[in-house]
Amino acid sequence: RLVFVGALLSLLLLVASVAAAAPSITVWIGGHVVEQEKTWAEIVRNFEKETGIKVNYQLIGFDVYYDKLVTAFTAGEGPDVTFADLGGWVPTFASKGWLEPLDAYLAKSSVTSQIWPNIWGTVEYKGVRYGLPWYTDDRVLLYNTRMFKEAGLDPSKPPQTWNDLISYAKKLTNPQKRTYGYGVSGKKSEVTTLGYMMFLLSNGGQVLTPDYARAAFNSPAGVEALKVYTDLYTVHQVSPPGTLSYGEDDYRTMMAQNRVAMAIGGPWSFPLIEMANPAIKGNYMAAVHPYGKQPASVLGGWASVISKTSKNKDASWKFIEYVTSYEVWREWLRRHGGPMPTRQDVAKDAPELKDPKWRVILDIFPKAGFRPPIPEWPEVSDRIQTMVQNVLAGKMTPQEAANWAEREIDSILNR
Ligand code: T6T
Repeated sequence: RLVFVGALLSLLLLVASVAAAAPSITVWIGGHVVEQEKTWAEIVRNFEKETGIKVNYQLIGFDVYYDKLVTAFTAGEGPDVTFADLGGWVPTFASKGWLEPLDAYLAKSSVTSQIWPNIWGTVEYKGVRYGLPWYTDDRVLLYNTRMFKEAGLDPSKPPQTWNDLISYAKKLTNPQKRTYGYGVSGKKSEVTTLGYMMFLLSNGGQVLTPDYARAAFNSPAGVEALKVYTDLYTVHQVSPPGTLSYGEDDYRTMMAQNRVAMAIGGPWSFPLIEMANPAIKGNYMAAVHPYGKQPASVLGGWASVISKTSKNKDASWKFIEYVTSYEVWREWLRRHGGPMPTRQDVAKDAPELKDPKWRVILDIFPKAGFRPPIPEWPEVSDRIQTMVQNVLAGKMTPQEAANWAEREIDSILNR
């Protein structure tokens, strides 16, 4: 019997040591890259083979991702590794104590010095870094060159100012044929905030004061930007019926089908528009978004973060470092041609980024403004979306809506 117990004990020890040597981690991936399912499966498989670490991963669409994460973290059941939007999620989560500080890992890693320096601010909270940026982007005008030609417009001369935008969009709109000149993002989503911000920043306005203590958009520049943005739908009618429930992603698909000629997009759009309709390849272009006073853009992207309660932080870091490695990014671009890597070495080397569309993205990148990296950003953004919707729905004038949103946002910031 003793021999049997001994054998059983050593078997148990063996199982335990194998389990200890092979930790497993849960990973939630969000953002537009979740569409590239096959590539994720391969990345995970290769990582598991190289490290022996088991990865249980889920790909989650943008529209439901934030709420799902908040619910999981609130219940203390967040995944080990999460992708977090560079639009304010990292400081929001860090302020609640949900994230592991990454400074110690970053100090030892060769990836750190490769990240574009202007992105770090989006993953910091109170001077501590909680995220490793994975992809980044800025927003530009995407346009369908075939629709331009059919409307008698020269595709090599995209609209530059708001006046150009309105006159081009009118020429490109034909309600009988259900084709529209410009897609205004109006759904209750971050992309509506981003759409408004593109107009606001290009008119010399700001969302908040520089110390993030008060709203700053209720200025002549901000109200004019709101009016021009919403007039495209309410007055000029160059954005399709249903604008209140559409966002950039819907317009990208409509552009692929030659139904919407212009909309906001960015480097993540290139693989996706071509997936929606391969025939669009060569029939769309990117340009600096038409502006009020000056060319402008808004920075975006995603970082990977580690949950404070993770039991496998080192394995989680290994995964994050792996997906942000030169080789994984190089391969990603070879296959998909976008989005924009946060690594400067890959961006410099990748032939895919020499394309003229990419020149537009890279040229405007240093000028792209942040969304304020503050814990209150998701709530602030929520009120901006309601402000835009109230004007689009004809419930308020731009000035009334800006007054309302200013009051709401000031009280959020001064709670
Ligand atoms: O730019 C990112 C993100 O920062 C934004 O909030 C929504 O759009 C993107 O996901 C585009 O990839």
